[in-house]
Amino acid sequence: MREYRATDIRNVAVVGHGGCGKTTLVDALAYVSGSSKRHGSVRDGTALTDYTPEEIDRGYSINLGCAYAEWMDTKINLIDTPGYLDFQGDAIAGLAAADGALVVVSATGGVEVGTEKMFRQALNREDPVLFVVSLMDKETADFDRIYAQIKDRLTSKVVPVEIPIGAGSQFRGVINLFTKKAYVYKAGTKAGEYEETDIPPDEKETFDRYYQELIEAISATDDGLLERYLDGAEIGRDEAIHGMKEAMKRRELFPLFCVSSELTYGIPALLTEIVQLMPSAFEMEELHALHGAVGDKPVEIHAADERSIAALVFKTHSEPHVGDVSFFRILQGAIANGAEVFNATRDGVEKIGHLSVAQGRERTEVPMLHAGDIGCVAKLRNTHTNDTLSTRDHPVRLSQIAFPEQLVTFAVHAAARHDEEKLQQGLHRLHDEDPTFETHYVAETHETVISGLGERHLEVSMSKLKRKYGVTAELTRPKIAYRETITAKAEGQGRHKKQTGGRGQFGDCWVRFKPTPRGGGYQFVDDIVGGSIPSKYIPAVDRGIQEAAARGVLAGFPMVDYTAELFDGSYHSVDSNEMSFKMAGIQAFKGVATKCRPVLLEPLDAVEVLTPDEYLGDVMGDLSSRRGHIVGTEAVGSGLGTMVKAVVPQGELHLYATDLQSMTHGRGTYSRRFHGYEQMPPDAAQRIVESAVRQEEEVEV
Ligand SMILES: Nc1nc2c(ncn2[C@@H]2O[C@H](COP(=O)(O)OP(=O)(O)OP(=O)(O)O)[C@@H](O)[C@H]2O)c(=O)[nH]1
Ligand SMILES: [Mg+2]
Repeated sequence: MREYRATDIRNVAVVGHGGCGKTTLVDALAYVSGSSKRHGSVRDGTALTDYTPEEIDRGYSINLGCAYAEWMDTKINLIDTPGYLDFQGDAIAGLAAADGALVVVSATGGVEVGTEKMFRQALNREDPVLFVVSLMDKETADFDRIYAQIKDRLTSKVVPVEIPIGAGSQFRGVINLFTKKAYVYKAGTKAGEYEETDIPPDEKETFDRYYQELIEAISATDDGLLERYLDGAEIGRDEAIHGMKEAMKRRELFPLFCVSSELTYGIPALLTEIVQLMPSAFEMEELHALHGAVGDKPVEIHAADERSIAALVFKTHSEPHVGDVSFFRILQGAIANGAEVFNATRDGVEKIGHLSVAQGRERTEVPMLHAGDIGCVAKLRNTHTNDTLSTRDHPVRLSQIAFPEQLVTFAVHAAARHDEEKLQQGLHRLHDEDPTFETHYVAETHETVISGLGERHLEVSMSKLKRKYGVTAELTRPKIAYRETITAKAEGQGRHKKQTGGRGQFGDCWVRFKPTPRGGGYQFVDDIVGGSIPSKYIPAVDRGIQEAAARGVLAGFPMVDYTAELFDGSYHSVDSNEMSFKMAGIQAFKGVATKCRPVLLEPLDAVEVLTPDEYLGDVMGDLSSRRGHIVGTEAVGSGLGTMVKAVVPQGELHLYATDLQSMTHGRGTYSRRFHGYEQMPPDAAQRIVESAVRQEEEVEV
């Protein structure tokens, strides 16, 4: 492969709703350009960027995939991203690595939740966006309807640059409004062969209408053009393309194209338009003035070869026998094969052995990659997603990709007991590869939990765990860390006496328990006067109380927020020892705590739900049925809906993400933070106590 410099590189993330045809499109673009030798298909499991066993089995993308198409002396780096929101971490990473987005909209499905989310992500990044209507050969394909939907639901600034000739089984090609030519594709050929013709007479009227619209839209974004347009001057092709490109950079226009990736109709035209309209890696640098940081000092980053290296690792893919492959975007400087780089994020040196570019699964070694390009390298020692590679002389840290927060949590156990250690290792490896997958041990419930963006995300993660690390895991509903506390004062005795053969055991204490405010924890007060218990045994009483308190008195949960005052007792000069007083403390706890009207405390989360207004009633009703307490609602504006703030018991929130999705047709989002503990209502508490008792009985049986 020849070497490409920033001005000859386009970095494009292909995003959109699940199943809209992104992977098929990327495959077609790489194939038609000649850069990929085979026309793959998602259905056969041969698509260029869906190559992991998990993706092939399921027929959808899970990981972002890198490919490229060399076209018109330009290298188009294509990042195929997953459409399902469970895997949106990789879509966000893909956008971060690119300079522009190609938002794919299915000609049958139209604008869906994923389309909207990804379009907004791209806008937030200030990326230029090019829309592509895909699946034009499908029976119910309707270009005009999709165009109207985009205009209505996403942006009024969308304008077609290409219009289809026919649709469904009659889809034959496209008319390009810039060139004013028709491109009629040859049926049965698979590499985008076409015939360039004049506009067919039947299409003339449609062409005129769309052409008028395009030229008006472009002129409206530029005063000079507008003046000439209003004077009746002809706006030339190059002028129109230039005007469109500049307007795209300012996000004042979004061009619309149409293709059938499966038939490769419209693919060559799209390649050309990506080269012509998408800003080069060099141009984008002016827009995305990315700042790195040496310590706290901001530095400017430019896509120039002669400057020192700054590259962001946006994806780590790990496979058994291959190790970790790190994908990076070079934002500044050039990287030579074999170079030594510095990971400022982790303060370590790495050697770039086998510098490569990826075409799907295949990696080709290259001698050098220039500023603005995307590459990959295997087997770095300690480099992870979101790290910056630079040099020791000019260490920089680029701003990191903001991955979405976890929404769904399960407890995880190894199916085979002896796999427990392997499970832990595997889970941590999964996290290294996927920042949206988290795992940690919860001491209070004695469980390892995993969290991710949805049930599908965790299910796929467990398949990876099995395939890559050989561990079968079982997921269960995570235990809730209930606690117990007391609501009344009481006092009583704890007495331990045993006479066995020789020396006996004797400890005797009197304690008083009092509730303290929420969050007060546990306090021990020594009120012994006159040496009724020798001071050396007093800590043993405290330990005994704490040991017993860890298992509570109602349902086995730790007792918190109370004071224990030790105010009297007695001892025996021969038989007393620390163990006896600890036992006395345990007895005292059990006797007294039960008299203090113990109750269950439950953990609550502060939840913020953002929902379109049409589902607001359902969302609020549902939160109430989860015993949630609505704190307030707030209109978010710009048509994004309403933010509902509520405090909801954790025990009622399991799989809330899934329920919210179905309630709002995927459009609602939420976040949660631990809020605190509160006393549980008696009927709910009763159910927890009963199930704890049942479990206890099962264990005994
Ligand atoms: N008829 C027809 N089918 C297509 C076309 N493009 C894609 N498909 C089919 O549509 C389905 C989804 O295509 P994908 O390319 O996997 O869609 P995707 O957007 O990558 O899906 P996710 O990765 O799940 O987001 C597959 O069965 C494809 O074979 C097309 O141009 N014509
Ligand atoms: Mg895909």
